[in-house]
Amino acid sequence: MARIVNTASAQMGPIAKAETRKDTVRRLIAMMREAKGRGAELVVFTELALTTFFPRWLVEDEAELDGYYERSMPGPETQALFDESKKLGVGFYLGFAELVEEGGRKRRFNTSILVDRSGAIIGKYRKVHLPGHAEPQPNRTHQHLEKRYFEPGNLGFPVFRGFGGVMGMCICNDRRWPETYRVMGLQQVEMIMLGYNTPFDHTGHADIDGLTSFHNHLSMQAGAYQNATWVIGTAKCGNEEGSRMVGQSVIIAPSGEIVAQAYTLEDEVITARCDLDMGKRYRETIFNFAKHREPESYRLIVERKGAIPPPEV
Ligand code: CDT
Repeated sequence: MARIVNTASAQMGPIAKAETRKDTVRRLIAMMREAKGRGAELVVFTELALTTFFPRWLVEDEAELDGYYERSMPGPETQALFDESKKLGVGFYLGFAELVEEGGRKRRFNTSILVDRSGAIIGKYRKVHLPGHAEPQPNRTHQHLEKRYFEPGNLGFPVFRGFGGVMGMCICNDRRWPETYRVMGLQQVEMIMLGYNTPFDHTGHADIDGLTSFHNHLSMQAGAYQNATWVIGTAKCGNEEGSRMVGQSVIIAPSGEIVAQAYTLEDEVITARCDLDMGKRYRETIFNFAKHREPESYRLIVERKGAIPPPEV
């Protein structure tokens, strides 16, 4: 019997700096209800879904900075989302800024969680690939201070049993790195969920930035195909406080094909009927790791130093 997960990607338009958590959670709940109405049992929200993308500013006041983070999940302002999840029987992926106190110091992570259909957290991931810089760059119109505001994730790329399959998570910049998908692919992942905030000017090089939309899909489609997994990518998009961000949220099949795509730069729900068994056909044929993948050969290539000449710099 096919293992179908009716899945929604809940793209989010801009969140203004002044918007309250309560207002934002209300938007998330409205999209969860719409997803339910369209038959979804799982909704993928975006990265840092509860606030504006605050790493674009230098925030020097610690209390102000702390205000962007969650100290508990669910917390007073997010409890309503968990209650709605339980009521509707709809699970969700949610990205948020996490603040924990350990050994007498504050630790900050760019985090996502996976919540099952009863409103219980069944998985947690902390972003490994933190882009941007730690110090403000004077020539930039918008900063990207993720390296200042977060530590690299310390949980690896775990997978979780849920929704009748093997589920994985990553966050935004992680999607550009083949290792992200591969580490989960080697654990037989069947669906990878991710949220992203991607400004159109993120490298500062016109030739690369002109390909922002292409690279957005290229990385996720390649990751899906090469690891025989569904990939659900959900954007925060539109013009957020003067920063233009790419949309194009997608649901991608293990074939690498896009089966649903957002067409606005606003709050928009897209859905697809995801058959988790679809990946099996790829794992049993072209990507049969046990049959065709030769880790021993990779080891030999790495060990035969000199076989590949070192780069000239
Ligand atoms: N949020 C995030 O990771 N965004 C990056 C672009 C910023 S790089 C300065 C991304 O890879 O989409």
